[in-house]
Amino acid sequence: MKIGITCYPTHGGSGVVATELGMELAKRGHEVHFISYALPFRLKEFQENVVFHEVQMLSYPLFQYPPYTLALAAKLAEVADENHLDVMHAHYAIPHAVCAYLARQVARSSRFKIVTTLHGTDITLVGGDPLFRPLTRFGIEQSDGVTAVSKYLRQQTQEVFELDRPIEVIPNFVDSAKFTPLGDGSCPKERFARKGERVVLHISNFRVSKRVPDVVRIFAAVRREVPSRLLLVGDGPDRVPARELADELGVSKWIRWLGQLDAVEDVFSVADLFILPSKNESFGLAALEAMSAGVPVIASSAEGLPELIRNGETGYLLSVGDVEGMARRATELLSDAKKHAAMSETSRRVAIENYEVGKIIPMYEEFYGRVLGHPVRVPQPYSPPDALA
Ligand code: GMT
Repeated sequence: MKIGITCYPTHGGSGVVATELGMELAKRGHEVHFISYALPFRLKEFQENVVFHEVQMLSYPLFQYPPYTLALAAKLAEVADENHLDVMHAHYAIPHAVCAYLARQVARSSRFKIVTTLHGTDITLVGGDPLFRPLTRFGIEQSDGVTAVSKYLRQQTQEVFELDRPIEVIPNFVDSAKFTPLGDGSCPKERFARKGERVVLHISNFRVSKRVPDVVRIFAAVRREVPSRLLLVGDGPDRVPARELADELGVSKWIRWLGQLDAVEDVFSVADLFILPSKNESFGLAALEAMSAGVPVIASSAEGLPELIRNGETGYLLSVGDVEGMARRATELLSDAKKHAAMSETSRRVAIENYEVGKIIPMYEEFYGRVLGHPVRVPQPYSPPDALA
């Protein structure tokens, strides 16, 4: 099959999922064309069957707001025509679904099908805003197939846009060979913590809805009971307030601010606990990557998180803002080696059994086949890895 993928190329869940999906499809022999304004950050090395097409912008004095979406639509049409794409897969409804629709109207020869994957904020925060609501709805309606990363997101989409069209739930996925408890050994735990100290981790884009100050408060409470360190990966609007709070609470010397990182699998492999207290989280990809690395998760019970995290088995779910409860659970878990080991093992098993990349990619292929009206021929079918290797 020939598949076009358009996504946001920056650090962030939707771009990661789109890029990993494209790379996996290419490994299976499909021809994949990424189209965006920059190289997606996980698409660093040359890979057979993958081509990146950069959307070029024209600067002109009249363009106070250069029309990226039009440039993208034109590029999508050009790539579809040149490569005879079967499917254009838009990740994140706004603006990608609408650009794909426009591209199909413009394309000379190509009659590709449009598949849109909804990731979360494209519905819950941006797409549902009155400013974008009609366009988002239009993009979803005009897509030949729509997927959502969780049941929660499907239901939200149907409610917010009063839609009764089918939306397929295809959850996010993880490569358990990459996100392992041991990592590749290049990032030893001693780099971050002294012997006997536990490592608490949070990774996000530090937007307000991630509630990074809660992470700092939780850690401050844990640190009073358990010798530990906090690793914070990412950057964004709440970094400065969180830093100030850490100073105020007197815990700065035990916190490492690691900034943006590409190889997050390294830090997961040294962590004992992952904290995700978000207000909004349609799926929680970082929590899944933690689970795959055998790291239990303490999270809020917001949105799609209860579909991923099994309360009491792979971590704990508490109400948004319940810092005290999260700190109590974190302290309890980090002080009980037996319970921690059991949760760690269950986390990895649940990740592999339900979200392993080799299980989810065929769901996309099957879905493409349904949209196209004929089964997709898979050039190199998947052979599963040893479950808990
Ligand atoms: O979490 C973010 O703010 C980034 C956002 C994105 O679009 O990159 O992530 C969304 O998509 C991810 C991949 O499907 C999901 O794992 C995240 O839960 C989702 N974020 C929200 O719903 C807030």
